[in-house]
Amino acid sequence: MLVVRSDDHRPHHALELDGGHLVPSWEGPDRAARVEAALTDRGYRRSRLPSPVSAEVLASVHSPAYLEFLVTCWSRWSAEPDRGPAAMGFGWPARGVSPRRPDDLDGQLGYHSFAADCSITEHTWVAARASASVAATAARAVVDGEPAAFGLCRPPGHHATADQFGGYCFLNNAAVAVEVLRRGGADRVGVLDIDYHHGNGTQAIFYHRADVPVISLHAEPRSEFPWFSGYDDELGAGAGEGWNRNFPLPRGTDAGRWLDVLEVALVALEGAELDAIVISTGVDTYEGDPISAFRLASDDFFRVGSAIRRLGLPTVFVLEGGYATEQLGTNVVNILDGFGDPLG
Ligand code: Q9C
Ligand code: ZN
Repeated sequence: MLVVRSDDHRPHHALELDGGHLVPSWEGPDRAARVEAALTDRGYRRSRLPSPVSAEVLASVHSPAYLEFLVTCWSRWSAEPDRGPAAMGFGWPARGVSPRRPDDLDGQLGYHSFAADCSITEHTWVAARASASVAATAARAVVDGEPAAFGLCRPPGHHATADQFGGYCFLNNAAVAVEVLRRGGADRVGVLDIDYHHGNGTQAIFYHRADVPVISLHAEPRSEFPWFSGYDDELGAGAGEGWNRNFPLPRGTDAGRWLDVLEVALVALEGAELDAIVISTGVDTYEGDPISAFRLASDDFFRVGSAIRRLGLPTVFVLEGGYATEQLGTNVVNILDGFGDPLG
């Protein structure tokens, strides 16, 4: 399988507010290094660097104001005296208001984020843009005839909405891949999100659209991040009504149950007459994940890949979460190996 990767993520290691401590994020550069090492070990020899994602594709996923904010945030932040090591919000729009975008940087940090587990530092924009470029290039390769491609995206993307960062995500890489596939001629592109956390950003971006069915398996939001999105009665709206499906599962869910629910999700996708699919490939469902509570073992990820393969669709995998760093590469590559690839 073709792999798309970049080194431009490396200097990006944001700080996160975790249990009242401002600490280096669980989402660090070592994650991508582990996946690269596992890909090399396991014989994945075809890899390429990304071409820059086009402004048109980025603008089809994110608002102009948000993109401008991401590009300029760090220089604005660091130009002010007494600023700390990470730009992050501390005030968010309250219930019952219709939020306006303030002019003030702290206000904009609140407006353009939904969680303080995530911050912007000097290298965030370059890394986020490279990650979106990786997704776009993987999708482009599939448009050009690769049966499948893996975008080794870092930072991840599925929590990022059209105009908010959070959950370690800044640009929605899965949505970028969808848009590249659609521009390349795939009329109906599905998203299957198997990360432990609900992909609130991807859901929100496609919530009103019938041409991009989104299905997600994740920890039930009543007990897990992102808490306010991912319930099973969120079914899409307007033209998109019926094209969003959530499968929330309790903490402690084991592989048997999780794989049964994956089958239900795959049946729904089979009925959606898709031309291509994007897999939001989080492996924080792993039993050893330090911030998650599902119980898939490393070997179970082979079955995840082979189940997805049965859809028989052109497939773009984009990396999302997974924080058991030592096993991260094994778990991701087990999915890719389970999927297999006729072109090697
Ligand atoms: N105390 C992804 O997997 N923050 N994002 C957890 C831990 C939320 C995860 C804080 C986790 C976001 C892409
Ligand atoms: Zn996750």
